[in-house]
Amino acid sequence: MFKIYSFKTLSSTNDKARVFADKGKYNLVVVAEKQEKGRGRFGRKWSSGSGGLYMTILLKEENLEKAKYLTFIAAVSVVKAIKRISKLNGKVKWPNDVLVNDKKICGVLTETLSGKENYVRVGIGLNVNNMKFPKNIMNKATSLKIETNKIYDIKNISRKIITEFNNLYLHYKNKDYRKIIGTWKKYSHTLGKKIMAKTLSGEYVGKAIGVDNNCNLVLRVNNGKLKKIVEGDIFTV
Ligand code: BT5
Repeated sequence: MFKIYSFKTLSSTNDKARVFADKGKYNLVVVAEKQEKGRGRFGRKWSSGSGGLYMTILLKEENLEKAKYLTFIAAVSVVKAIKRISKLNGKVKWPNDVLVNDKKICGVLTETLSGKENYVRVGIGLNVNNMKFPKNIMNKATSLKIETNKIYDIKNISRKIITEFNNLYLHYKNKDYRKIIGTWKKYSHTLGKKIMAKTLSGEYVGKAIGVDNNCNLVLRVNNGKLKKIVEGDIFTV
């Protein structure tokens, strides 16, 4: 199991995890009650007021090629933990979100550190008892409290997420990637939907028909051809 290090305030749990990695420490979890500079992908902000769960799982990996699977594992672990705690049915949205009732309740930020040793930081932000969000995300974010009108023990949730993560991580270690994709598909909000993908190379509209063995999203675009989406954001259309 992972050792948990808890802090009141951090700039970002992913930053703190880097400090541990620099000391050669891993298989641990950094948790903070709030973050001053919580971040998302592409340098975006992650709203990190108190009431939320902010945690980073720090792992050592020989091979970073499959690190995207750790994002899937984290998102599925959150869905499973939420279900056990609140009965809510979360869904995973490609590539790194968990939605409840079509609103974002959790985001995952996986960052790698490569050098003599390679590390992966799997950052998880989950809105738990949060009631307020910045204006720009007010209509698209939700929390466990907003959905159920109950207050949750954040520590208990982090432990449940870690347990679920650990179970799936065993499959990762055994290179049983199919199992991970299979579980992710079971909770997918994305597959089967007509979506628009915004990527650095352009925008693509098509039906999300699957994910390949590198966690890329596969779209069937209008001319019937398949388009692989490696990174970006997707929107249902
Ligand atoms: C993510 O990025 O969703 C990854 C978020 C990861 C946060 C965790 S917290 C622990 C660890 N430490 C960190 O510093 N980060 C990780 P992305 O897919 O780029 O989505 C970012 C977008 O989500 C923002 O641009 C907003 O639109 C929206 N957003 C920001 N804060 C949110 C919140 N608390 N709840 C829901 N949506 C939010």
